[in-house]
Amino acid sequence: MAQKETIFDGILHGKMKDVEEATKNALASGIPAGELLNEAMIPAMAEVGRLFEANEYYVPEMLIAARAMKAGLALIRPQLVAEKIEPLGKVALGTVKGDLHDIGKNLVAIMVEGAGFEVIDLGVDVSPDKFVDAVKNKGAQVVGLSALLTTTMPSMKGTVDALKEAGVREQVKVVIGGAPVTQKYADEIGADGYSRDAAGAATLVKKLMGV
Ligand code: B1M
Repeated sequence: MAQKETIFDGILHGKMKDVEEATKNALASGIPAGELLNEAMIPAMAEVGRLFEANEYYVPEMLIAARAMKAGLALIRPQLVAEKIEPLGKVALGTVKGDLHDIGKNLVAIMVEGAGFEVIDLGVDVSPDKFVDAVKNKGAQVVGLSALLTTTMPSMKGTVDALKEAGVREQVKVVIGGAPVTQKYADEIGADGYSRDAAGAATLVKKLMGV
């Protein structure tokens, strides 16, 4: 399908306008948003990662690819989010301290929102204290932590520990994810759950909330 190829190539080469145009055309021709995400956008970012690892791409190429990906995501977002009137609960999401990667976290936000929850998006580089604040003062019943760097994973444990120290660990569920994260790591740090992808994160949140 030509549009999916254009989206894939557009993200790979950071051509934001091409991605926007092809995404609009694809949606208009009836291609489901999920198909564009799973068959063009996510594979393109995986290829960007491969090229970075092979020293063929550097940070500037990753940045423009991410910008193009975000432009495409913004267009498919309305279709990915189903309309829900009463939120099923409150979920605070953030990329942990020291980590600036937000594409995966944003996808998790879309899917969790789509599953009917209110999402408090704390952004990137989120300190353990901010997650604690979301539980204590904003009523978050679930906190979702994303990490893309092996060097920032310890901040997930730091967040679980901070929730314990603040005396709120028992009133909140902790869900973690991100490319280097595993179920084993989730068990080690005492998180309530791990998901390898955004759709799985939404299912997990529903399960933990008893929905
Ligand atoms: Co960075 N980067 N990056 N980067 N980057 C990676 C992560 C890397 C694997 C590339 C590589 O070497 N192959 C590598 C990490 C190596 C490691 O630690 N193991 C890396 C590096 C080294 C770095 C820098 C250190 C580079 C440098 O400066 N020398 C630097 C760090 C900056 C920082 O954070 N402090 C850096 C910077 C950047 C950019 C800013 C340029 C840009 C990010 C832009 C942005 O996000 N706004 C960037 C990008 C784009 C990437 C890659 C290419 C793509 C990440 C991405 O968006 N993937 C990435 C390579 C790769 O992942 N293959 C790479 C698409 C996204 C949909 O997938 O985020 O995995 P992902 O999310 C998935 C799942 O993981 C899961 O669901 C999502 C989809 O279903 N998931 C969750 C994510 N969070 C979840 C939470 C959950 C549940 C599931 O529950 C709460």
